[in-house]
Amino acid sequence: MKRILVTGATGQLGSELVPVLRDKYGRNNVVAAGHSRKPDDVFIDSGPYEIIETTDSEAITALVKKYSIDIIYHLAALLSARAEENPQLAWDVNMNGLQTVLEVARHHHCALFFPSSIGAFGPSTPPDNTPQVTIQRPNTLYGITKVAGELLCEYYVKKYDMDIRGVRFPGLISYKTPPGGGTTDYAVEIFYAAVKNEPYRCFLKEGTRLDMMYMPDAIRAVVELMESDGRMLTHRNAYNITAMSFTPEQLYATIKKELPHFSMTYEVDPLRQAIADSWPRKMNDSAARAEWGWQPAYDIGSMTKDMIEQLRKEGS
Ligand code: AKB
Repeated sequence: MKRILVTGATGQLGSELVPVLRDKYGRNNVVAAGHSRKPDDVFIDSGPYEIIETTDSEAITALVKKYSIDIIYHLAALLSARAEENPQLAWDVNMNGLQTVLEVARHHHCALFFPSSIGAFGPSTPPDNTPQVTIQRPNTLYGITKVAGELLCEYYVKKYDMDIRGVRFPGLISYKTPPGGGTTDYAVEIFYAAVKNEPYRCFLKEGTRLDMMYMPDAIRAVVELMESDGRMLTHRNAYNITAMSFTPEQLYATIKKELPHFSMTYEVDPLRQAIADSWPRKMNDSAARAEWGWQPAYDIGSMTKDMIEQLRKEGS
């Protein structure tokens, strides 16, 4: 059985990926590693948890040796809005962290998963039906680290014959761990307000269309890509994937069908609006569909119903 290390394990994606990987590959074969957010009991109870800085090469090397790691899911990163507030820290975590992990993976013959993002595109990218291979000149620090990360991963694949795979995630919507510091976070916050019967002030303006995905689809995408036959993968570490594309008012209208008393107004945050305006409205994910069978299961309607049901169950 392969042994796995997940960095950024307590983040929005990691906290849902780790339990799925543990169910699939055995709880002691999946090491969760994080640093800033306190792990909830699920990590402590269900398998190994380690505290690390992803820029600390010695610590990561020690972990990889201690657990005989074969695959690293490198999720630790600052999201877009937080990265704009602290570009130096974002460069260190997103870029130096990735380079450190790549070097450890190279020396210890590990495969790697690296999540890129719609943030890897910029204002000169075609915003509709955004091709798999296109102009990538992002104007955010987050986006710069994502493009550089994609290219660095590709370099390691070619130069060192490593197995590195990844996707460009759209905004991720989930009910277990809230995201922190992202531009697409409104699409999560809105549900918490709606279920609590509180009005919501949206920080992106009407008409801001962005790609989105429900977390169960995102987790399945990661697992399916990592399990797919490597010989079928041409684009390898940066597949466009999407499930739905909507504006704040479309999400609001969909939630209102379930919760007619819910109300939303707008209070635009110029920083996050500028970031959103530089991102694509809808990516073309045909390469992922053709090369490893990517297929989303949730659309805006089914995601909305499930989010509300799950948050109600959790009593949020
Ligand atoms: C963010 O908003 O920063 C992230 C992303 C789209 O990469 N959710």
